[in-house]
Amino acid sequence: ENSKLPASRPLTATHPLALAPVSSPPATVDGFVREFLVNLNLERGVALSTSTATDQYSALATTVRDYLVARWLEDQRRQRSAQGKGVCYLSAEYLLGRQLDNNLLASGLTEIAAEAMAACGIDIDMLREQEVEPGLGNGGLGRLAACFIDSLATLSVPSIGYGIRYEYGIFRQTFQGGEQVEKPDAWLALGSPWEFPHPEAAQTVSFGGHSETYDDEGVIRSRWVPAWSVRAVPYNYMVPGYQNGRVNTLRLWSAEATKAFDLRTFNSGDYVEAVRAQTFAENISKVLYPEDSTPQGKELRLQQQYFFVAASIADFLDKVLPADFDVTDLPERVIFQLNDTHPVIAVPEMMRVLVDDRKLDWDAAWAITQQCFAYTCHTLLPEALEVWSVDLLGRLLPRHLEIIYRINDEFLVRVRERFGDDEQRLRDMSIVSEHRAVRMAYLATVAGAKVNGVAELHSQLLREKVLHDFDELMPEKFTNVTNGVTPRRFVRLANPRLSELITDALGTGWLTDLERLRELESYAEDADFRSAFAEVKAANKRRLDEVLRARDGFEIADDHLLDVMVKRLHEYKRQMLKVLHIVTLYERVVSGRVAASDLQPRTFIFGAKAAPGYAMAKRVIHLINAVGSVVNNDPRLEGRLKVVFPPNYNVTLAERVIPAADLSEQISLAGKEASGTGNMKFALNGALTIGTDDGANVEIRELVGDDNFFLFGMSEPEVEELWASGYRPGEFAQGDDELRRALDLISSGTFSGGDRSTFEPIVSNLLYDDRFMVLADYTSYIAAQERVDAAYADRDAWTRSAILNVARTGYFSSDRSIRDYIDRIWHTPPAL
Ligand code: T68
Repeated sequence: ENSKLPASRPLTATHPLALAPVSSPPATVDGFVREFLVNLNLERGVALSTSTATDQYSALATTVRDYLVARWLEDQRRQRSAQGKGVCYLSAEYLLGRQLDNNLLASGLTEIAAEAMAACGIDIDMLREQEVEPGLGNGGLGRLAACFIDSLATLSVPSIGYGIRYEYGIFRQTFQGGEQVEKPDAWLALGSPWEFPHPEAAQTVSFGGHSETYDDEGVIRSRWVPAWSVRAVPYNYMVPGYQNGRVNTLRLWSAEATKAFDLRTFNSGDYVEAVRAQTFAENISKVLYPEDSTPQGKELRLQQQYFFVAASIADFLDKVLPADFDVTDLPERVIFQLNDTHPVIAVPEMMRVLVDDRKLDWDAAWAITQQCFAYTCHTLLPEALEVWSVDLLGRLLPRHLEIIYRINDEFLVRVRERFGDDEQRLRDMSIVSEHRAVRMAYLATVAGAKVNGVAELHSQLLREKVLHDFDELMPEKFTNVTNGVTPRRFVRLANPRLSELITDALGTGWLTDLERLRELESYAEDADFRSAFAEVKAANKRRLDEVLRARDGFEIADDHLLDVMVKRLHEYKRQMLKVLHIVTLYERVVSGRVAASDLQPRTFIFGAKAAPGYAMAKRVIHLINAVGSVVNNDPRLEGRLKVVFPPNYNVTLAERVIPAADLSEQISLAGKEASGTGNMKFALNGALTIGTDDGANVEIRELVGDDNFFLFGMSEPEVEELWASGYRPGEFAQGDDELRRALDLISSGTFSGGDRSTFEPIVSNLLYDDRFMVLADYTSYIAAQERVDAAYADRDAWTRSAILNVARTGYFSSDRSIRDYIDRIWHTPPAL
C-alpha cells in the first residue's frame, strides 16, 4: 500500500519505490515470454516474425538482465547501508567469457528461458552462439579475476571489480599457411546488452605537467599541475552470485575526451585538432596489450594503468563512500587488492590524494595506505617483473614519481637500520634501480599489507628468491593463496552431463561447497557409476567433435585418447616438449621401429595464442600446424595419431575442450609456472594430469595421489642444480637416440616441404640455448607418456582414476581461494 505512487507529489529518495526497483519480472514461462517480446519490440524495434538471431539474443539477454537488475539495486542499497569493510579488486584484465548462460544459471532462469524460447519457436542454443565473449584479458591472470568476482558474489562479499573497458580485447587468432595472423577483436561491434554506461558518474584523470610547492596558510604543500586530462566513463556490469540473490558490480572504465579539452580547442577555432584530441583520449582504452608475460614498457600502457586506477580510487572515495566519510577510517572500510603490478600506480595515487588533496600529513597517509593495499604476484620470471623508467614516469606522472622517491628514501632508511651500510643490499632492495627504473613489484611489496603468491611452491619461491630480501625484512607480510576456478562456469555450465551425474549421486549443494566432491570417492568403486562416468566423457568428446567440425572442420575419433595442451604459447610452458613427443611417435612408425597398429590412438589438441611480437612462440605455432598437416595425412599412421589445433582458443572453446579431455598437459619447467589454473579445470572435469612438479600441479598431485597423476621431469632444486653446473642441452640430445632423431626430422625439413631453414631457429635454440630445459626433461617425459598409454589400456582403471581426480580436487574452487583471501589478507566481516 505504501508502495503506491504519491499523488501529484515528487517521489522522494526515501520512498519505497525509489529504493526498490519498480518491477521485477515474474519468473514464469509466460511472464518471460511477455518480457522477451516487449524487449524485442521496444528495445530492438522489431517483431518476432522479422527478428534476426542478433535481435533475439539481445532481447533474451535484456530479459535476463532486467530480472537481475532488481537484485542488483537491492544489493547496492544493502551494501550502502551496511557500511562494512569491502573489497576493491583492481585488475587490468577480466577474461569474462560469455555472459548469457552464466547469468541464466545464477538467476535460476535456465529452464524458464529455454521453455520461453521454445514457445517462441526459437532454439536457445542457437542464441547462445550469438554472443561474442568479452575477451578483456590475456590468459590465466585475467581469467582468475573473472573467477574471483564470481566467487565474491557467490560468497556475498561486498566488493567491486575495477578495470578497463577495452574496445578491442585479446586479438582473434587466425592461421594462414599454418602461421598466426592476428585480427582485431571488435567485441562491441553489435553492442553489449550487459553493460550500463554511466556518463554522469565520469571521473577526470589527468596526466603530465609538473609538480610544485605552494604556501597553504603557512604550510608548505605540494601540488600537481597536470597538462592534460581525459574523462573516465564507468560502464557497470552485473556480477550475480550463484542463486543467492546477490549481484555485485564490475566497473570498467572507458576513456573519452574531456569537455574542457574540447572547449578550449573548439574555441580556438581548430575543429580538426579538437576531434583529433578526442581520438587521442579514446586511445587510452582502445586495446588490450596482448603480451602475457613480457611487459612492453610502452607509454600508452602506463596511461592505461594510471587511467583506471585513478578513476577507481576517485570513484570509491567520492561515490561509493558516504559524503562525510573520514578518510582516516579508510582501512576499516576497504582493501584494494592489486592483481599483479599492473595497478600498483594506485599506491602513489592514494598518497597523492591523501596528502595533496585531503591534506593529511605524510606519515598518517602512509599508515593508511599501507593498510589499504595488498599485492598478488603471478610470476617468477625475472623478465616479467614490471618496471617503469624514471623518465617516463617523470613525464607522465611527475608528482607520483616524487612520491615514489620519498617512499623509497624512507624505506631505504629502514633497510639501513636493519642491515647496516650494506651498499649491495641497498642497491638490490631499492624501489628505484641503478638503471633509473621503478620496480613495481618492490613498490607493491613495500606498500602492501600483504604479498601473496598463487600456489604453495610459487609463494615459497617468491620468499626464497624474487623477494628474498623483503622476506627477511618483513616476513609477516608474506602469505600464499592458491588459485582456484569457479565450478559454476567450469563444471556446471561447461560439463552439464557430469554435473547431473554428480547431483544424482550427491544431491544438490556441491556447487557451492566443492569439497563435497570427496563423497564421490566411494563411487569410484561402483562399476555402474564408472560406466556412467565413462559415458559422460564419451558424450563430451562427441560434443567437442560437433563443435570442431562446424568451427574448423576437425574430427575427434571416439576411440582416441584425447591429449590436450591449451594455454598461452610461451617457451617456459614448453609446447615444444609436446611437439617432440608427437614427432617421436611419428618417427617410430615411419622408421619402421614400431607398427602403427601398436600405437595407442591419440588425438593431440592444442590451443594457444602467441604474443604478436614473440617470434619464437609464433614459430612454434607454425611448427605445430606443420607437424599436424604431415602427421594427419601420412597413411602409414593409419589414422592413429591426429594433431588438432583450432585457432583462437578462448574461454568459449575451453568450455567445450576441457570436459572432453582424457589427459591434461601441464609440462612447464619446474619453478616457472606460478600456479596454472587450466590444470585445475582439467582435474575437476576428470582428466588425468601429466605434469611436472610446478605451480599448483604440486598440490593437485598431493591431493589426487601419485597413482592418479603422471609425474615427470626435474624438480625445482634439480633444475637449479643443473643450471648452476652449466647446462649443455646438446649432451642430452647425444644421450637419447630418439631425441636426436626427432630433432633431425624437424631440421631436415620433413615438416616444411624440404625447406631446412623454416624451423632451424627452433632446433638450434633447443640445442644451444634451451633456457627452459626441454631437452633435459625429454627422456623423462617420453617415459611418462608410455605410462599413460599403459594406463589407458585398462580403461576401467583409468575411469576410476578420473573419478578420483574429480573427487579430490574440490579444494580448487575459487570459493576456497576467496575464503583464504578473507582469512589471510582482507579480514572482511562475514556477509550480511
Ligand atoms: C598467470 N599469469 C601465471 N599473466 O602465468 C599462471 N602478465 O601461472 C597463473 O596461474 C595465473 O597467472 C593466475 O595466477 C598471467 O596470466 C598475464 O596474463 C600477464 C598479462 C599482462 C602482463 C603480464
